[in-house]
Amino acid sequence: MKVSSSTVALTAAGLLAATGNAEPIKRTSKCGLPLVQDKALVDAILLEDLVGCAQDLEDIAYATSRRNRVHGTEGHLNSVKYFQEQLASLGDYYNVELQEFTTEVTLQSQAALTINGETVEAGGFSFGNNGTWANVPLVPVANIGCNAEDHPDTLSGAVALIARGDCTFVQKITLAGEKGAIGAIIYNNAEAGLAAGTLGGVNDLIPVGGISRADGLRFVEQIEAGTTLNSAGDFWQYIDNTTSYNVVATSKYGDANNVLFLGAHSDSVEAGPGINDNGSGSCGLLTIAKALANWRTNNQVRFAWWTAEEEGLLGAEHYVNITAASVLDKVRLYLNFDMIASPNYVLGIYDGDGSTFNLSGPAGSAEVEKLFEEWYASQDLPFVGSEFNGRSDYGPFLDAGVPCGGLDTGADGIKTDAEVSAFGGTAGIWYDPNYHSAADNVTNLNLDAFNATGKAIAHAVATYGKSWEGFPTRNATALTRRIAGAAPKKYTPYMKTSRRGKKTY
Ligand SMILES: *[C@@H]1O[C@H](CO)[C@@H](O)[C@H](O)[C@H]1NC(C)=O
Ligand SMILES: *[C@@H]1O[C@H](CO)[C@@H](O)[C@H](O)[C@H]1NC(C)=O
Ligand SMILES: *[C@@H]1O[C@H](CO)[C@@H](O)[C@H](O)[C@H]1NC(C)=O
Ligand SMILES: *[C@@H]1O[C@H](CO)[C@@H](O)[C@H](O)[C@H]1NC(C)=O
Ligand SMILES: *[C@@H]1O[C@H](CO)[C@@H](O)[C@H](O)[C@H]1NC(C)=O
Ligand SMILES: *[C@@H]1O[C@H](CO)[C@@H](O)[C@H](O)[C@H]1NC(C)=O
Ligand SMILES: *[C@@H]1O[C@H](CO)[C@@H](O)[C@H](O)[C@H]1NC(C)=O
Ligand SMILES: *[C@H]1O[C@H](CO)[C@@H](O)[C@H](O)[C@H]1NC(C)=O
Ligand SMILES: [Zn+2]
Repeated sequence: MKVSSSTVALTAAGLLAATGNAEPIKRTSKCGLPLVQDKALVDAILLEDLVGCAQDLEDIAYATSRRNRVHGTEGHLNSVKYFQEQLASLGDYYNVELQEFTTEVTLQSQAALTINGETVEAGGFSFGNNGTWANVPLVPVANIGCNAEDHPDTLSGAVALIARGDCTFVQKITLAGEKGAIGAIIYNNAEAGLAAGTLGGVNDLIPVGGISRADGLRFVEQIEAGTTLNSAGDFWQYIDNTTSYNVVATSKYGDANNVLFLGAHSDSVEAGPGINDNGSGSCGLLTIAKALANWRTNNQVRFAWWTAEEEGLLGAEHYVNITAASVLDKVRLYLNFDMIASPNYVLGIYDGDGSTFNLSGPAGSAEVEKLFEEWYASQDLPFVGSEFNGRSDYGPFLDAGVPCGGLDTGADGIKTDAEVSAFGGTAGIWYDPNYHSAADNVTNLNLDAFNATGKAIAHAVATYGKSWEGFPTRNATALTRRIAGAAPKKYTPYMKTSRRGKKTY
């Protein structure tokens, strides 16, 4: 379904009224539906439906002046409305709830930089502070600026030029600010695109901008050769509180004490429409939610489209915060899908047993990893482990002791030669060269990856919708997180003290 511009004038009241007033389409009771079958559900996931949904989300983004789907903006509210309407069209199969959530968001960003009079392409960071300066020397920071000693005393009154990588943006610019720098310019650690990301929240740091790796290296070389580079900068971000919604759909039938829960985020970053990140995950879930409505499941299935993931997993964290422990305890497994059609993809499976990255999850996390591994193997598809670091909407579920799993196809990691041998593509560049950029749109999705992950999710839904046989039960023992090779220890939430965003360094 295409969303026409008549849906644009949407208010919170309108959204809520739509839920309350939706007239359920009459259909036979779930008891009359056949029990879900693995092959039939997998076969019902068609690439054209996945892409059609992605196209709808792109249209929603491009119908707005911002051309994105940032939490709380028109593009995001219309995305929420889209998921809600699509679910409502399935009649009474799902109970659909909207959960309101308000948070601070960077709504607009402007960046301008000149070096010795030459205009250089530059971008801002979410939650970056405003700053305007002229005729201020650029001073390179040693190494990648993660240690205080990398930052020279000559930064005082200057603008720091820092490489991206290894530690957070916040750490780099805090250290530069402590040496008296009045601003910072970060250059990328990948060949494509400008350094960009989020500082995680409102702060009192020095203003910061991002430039390309090529420009950064060129400036470092010139300065090292003795040339003085004077910069003029004008960086501006508009931050405000905005309200949007999680969409949570729960099947009305099936065992409510043994729930399968699947989530994806429905918002984008400010830079673009967010079609791989994370329109692809959202559309994977919507397509499966629609296909599932033709079947009965033995276990209840819940889907969520989270808001404010890009601001630090806030929508999912809000859900976990406001949901009673007795309800979360009934979730046998949470599955997360974020970026499942990356242009330079790998088929990644969350490393729930810690065999690849040494970070495992509550009992069940290993079993679901194995289920996906066996599925890809049965389809003659290669796969790799994805670090189980909690940096997406499953983080809050891990913190609550819920077993987790999921698939992704790569973000801003660098593809290796070995991965190119297995999956094709290009070594030495990002899995998604358009990550968090304006080019993250339908044109740039990898359709083989989208097709393969969509069908793998359907296989998991059919399997666990039917039975939890062989899957660990939830109990106190299952709440421990293990580091492989070390004594089992209580799971420590990832980066508890700061907001978790996928892109903080
Ligand atoms: C930047 O300045 C604009 C006004 O020009 C203001 O609205 C905005 O809040 C400022 N941003 C920050 C991060 O202080
Ligand atoms: C957002 O709302 C909070 C709580 O009311 C307030 O403290 C904060 O200053 C607001 N932020 C902005 C940018 O207005
Ligand atoms: C969730 O609860 C924690 C602890 O009370 C709080 O620090 C955090 O801000 C809450 N998160 C959201 C998104 O409301
Ligand atoms: C896994 O982490 C533990 C604890 O940090 C460490 O002792 C162990 O050597 C690590 N194992 C591997 C294979 O990296
Ligand atoms: C609790 O979970 C552990 C780990 O999965 C499992 O070995 C054990 O059998 C479970 N206990 C009960 C009572 O279900
Ligand atoms: C998608 O992004 C590419 C690269 O930025 C751009 O050339 C193309 O026009 C975009 N598609 C649409 C429909 O705007
Ligand atoms: C999607 O994958 C299935 C195999 O899992 C294959 O049969 C089908 O042709 C693929 N569809 C497209 C359009 O590539
Ligand atoms: C896309 O959404 C899924 C589900 O919320 C999340 O797990 C994943 O981290 C997101 N991916 C990115 C790169 O934003
Ligand atoms: Zn993202």
